Amino acid sequence: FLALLGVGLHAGICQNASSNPIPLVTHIYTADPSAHVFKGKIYIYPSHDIEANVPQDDEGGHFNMQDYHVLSMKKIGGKVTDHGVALDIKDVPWAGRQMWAPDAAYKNGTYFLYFPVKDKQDVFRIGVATSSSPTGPFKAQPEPIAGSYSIDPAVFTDTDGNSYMYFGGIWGGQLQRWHTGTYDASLKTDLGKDNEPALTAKVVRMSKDMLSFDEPVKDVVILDKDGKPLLAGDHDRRFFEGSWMHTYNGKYYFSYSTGDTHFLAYATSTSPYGPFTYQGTILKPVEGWTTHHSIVEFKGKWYLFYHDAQVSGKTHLRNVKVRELTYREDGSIVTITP
Ligand code: FUB
Repeated sequence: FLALLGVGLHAGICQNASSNPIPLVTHIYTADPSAHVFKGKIYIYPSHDIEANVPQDDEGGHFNMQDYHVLSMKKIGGKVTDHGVALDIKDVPWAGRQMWAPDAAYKNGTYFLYFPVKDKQDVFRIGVATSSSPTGPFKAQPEPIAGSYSIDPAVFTDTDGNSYMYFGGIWGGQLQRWHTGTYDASLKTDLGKDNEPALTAKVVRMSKDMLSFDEPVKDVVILDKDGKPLLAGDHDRRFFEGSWMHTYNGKYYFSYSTGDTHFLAYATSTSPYGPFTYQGTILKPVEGWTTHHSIVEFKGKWYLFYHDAQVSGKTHLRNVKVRELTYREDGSIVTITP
């Protein structure tokens, strides 16, 4: 009864992270998994997909999500617990529609949930909500983060204690509409300039209290092996959406979705700000249009959390999965074929 109300606990079993994973949970649809290890346990902050009967379009109108749930597991392959509704759109005073891919962070006893949602003018902004528990419930700040726009926040905390937000997504994520610094609603897809540098994800250091941006937003530039920025027409390699940052052997790994070519790709740097050099593909296209992931180390192994639409066959009704990620000795990531 509590699970039907969406307020209680629901457990599933996650099997086999190595070859042919099954969904972590199937009682709800989940996507865009941001995984973190807090106090020795894995917490996953996904989108909560629903059938809202909104027709599919290039702006992602069919992704009309209303709330977030948090999943947790003590070990890979173990029981997965759904902790119920962690934040509902009705409790975000400035929100209009579409709760898209969230992320979370922890600092000084507080857990932070970062989430993109369209405001009442239908412009994506990024909000932040806080809780004393990793599973919520989270209380939203009364306004979106000042200076935020577009989608897919990913918050990374470096070894020196500084935290950075990576964000942005083109087309439905509206990043192209901000390319001059002010919002231009007429830009529906990309800028149509294939031989110019691609639109970039954004990065910004967070304030000490994790509630605001601490500096002007910067570009996440991705270069090819010759040191030239990837071009807008290079759809197999250029950034589209779904930023993630992790470090491995002292290097910064920026990973992302290439959107309309459906790859998860990565690029590396010696600085969290980049510039990053394109390295290759992490995951080949999954079933469904979108692909979105996170990468986390747990008990000495590395894992890729991702989603696909294999169960429903519908691109907006997705399921979160996990599988092991491996590196070669030179630090390159072995490409996974789903
Ligand atoms: O879940 C809605 C959107 O789909 C996300 O924000 C994108 O990254 C894509 O996965």
